[in-house]
Amino acid sequence: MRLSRYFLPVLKEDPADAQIASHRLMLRAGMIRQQAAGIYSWLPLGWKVLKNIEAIVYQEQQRAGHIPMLMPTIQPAELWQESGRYDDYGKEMLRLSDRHGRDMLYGPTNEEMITDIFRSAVNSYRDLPLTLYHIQWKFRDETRPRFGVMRGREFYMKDGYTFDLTEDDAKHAYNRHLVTYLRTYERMGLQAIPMKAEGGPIGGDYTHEFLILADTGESGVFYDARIEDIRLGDRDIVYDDRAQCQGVLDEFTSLYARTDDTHDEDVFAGTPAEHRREARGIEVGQIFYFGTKYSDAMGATVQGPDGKPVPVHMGSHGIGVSRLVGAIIEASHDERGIVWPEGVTPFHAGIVNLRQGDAATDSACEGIYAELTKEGLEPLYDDRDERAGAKFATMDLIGLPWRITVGPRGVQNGKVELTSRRTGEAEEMSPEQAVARLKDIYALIV
Ligand code: 5CA
Repeated sequence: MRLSRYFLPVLKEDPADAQIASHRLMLRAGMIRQQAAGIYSWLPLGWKVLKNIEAIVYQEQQRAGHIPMLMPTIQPAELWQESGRYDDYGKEMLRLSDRHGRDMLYGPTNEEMITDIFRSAVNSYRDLPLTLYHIQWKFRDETRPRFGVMRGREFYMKDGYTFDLTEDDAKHAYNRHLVTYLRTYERMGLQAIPMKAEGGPIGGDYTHEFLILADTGESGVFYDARIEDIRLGDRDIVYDDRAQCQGVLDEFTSLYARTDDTHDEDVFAGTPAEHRREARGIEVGQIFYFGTKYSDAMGATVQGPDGKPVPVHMGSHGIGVSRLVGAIIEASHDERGIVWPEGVTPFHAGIVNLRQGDAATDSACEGIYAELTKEGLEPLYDDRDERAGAKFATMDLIGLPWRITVGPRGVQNGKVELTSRRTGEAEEMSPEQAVARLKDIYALIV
């Protein structure tokens, strides 16, 4: 993409109403525009990051064999009356009526709808286990929408639903989701710690939230610092291997880690004092096992091995896809702007032309642009007739992890500069070497 033809409405000044770094930087970098409280347009740069995060979520669900689909945003009230949540959900639910006066709602989550789909089509235990998920917009009329996309009213969520014959099977589905989520967050450059949490309006008392430690987080957390040393990494996971998935859950949940909803001072006292931490965190996902809560209420049964109908054991598993855009920025920025991890960056590298209009410099930039594109990488070429300082400031603000700087003097000597946004380190090399280096860097990003 050439910057002269792109739509990147960056702001020079800090917006007055943004209290935290990610909100401020998303507005300044032209990623989002607020349309109403907690409701945003995703401008081109923001949309690209959102889609990159969605792609990682999708790939990790594929790896585990979970099945993607798409349910609508608007739902009929009847399903929620069946489960009893139509009244329970209260003012957080956006209620609508259509031209025939039928009660509808903008879905805050999809347990009822997926249970309805399940009961209409699945009759036998032989069709289990089943994991269906979608990535769709949700609406919750939050009392205090704030911090930009972190606590929106409209937000983008991955929500997956598991159907199993027994509690044991459902617990395996739960463990499997925990593993997929750990991988998903690590690929985004994040460390998300699973913490014992509360079921809230979704239900059940067997649930973990995934939290990223950040001073600006909305949740209070208590944990054993040794958990910060554990990584899933690139170990081979066989998602059908129950013992292996259980082992990962045990490894990640045996040290104390709880949100303030479930925190217990007496239990915490069992952690050596030097490892005890109290901090704040951003909740980027939650997994739930709630047994037969919805299948009982909505009559979702299958014929068991003995021919008798049994209610299915269910769980639901969510990732805050749009919230993650903000959470990644909270975890990765500096005073000049965003620093994207390679796994989610909107463009792989920026090309900065220091003397636009100089034939040799222009042609070197065009050459690098063509070569990167040929390698399957997507560069953002700043081809505007601007001062070098302004071009650098824009690149720093939007946070592309790598910048190739091309100037007339370097070009004469066959050299360009490759700069890391994270460390600021710059290295002179030939254009071919710069392209090869970027190719190698991105080849390592699974
Ligand atoms: N049905 C279950 C699991 S799919 C569910 O809705 N879980 S949830 O309520 O915990 O939401 C899943 C994730 O969505 C949360 O962990 C959080 O990361 C994200 N989320 C929830 N509310 C908001 C919001 N108002 N703005 C942005 N993201 C949100």
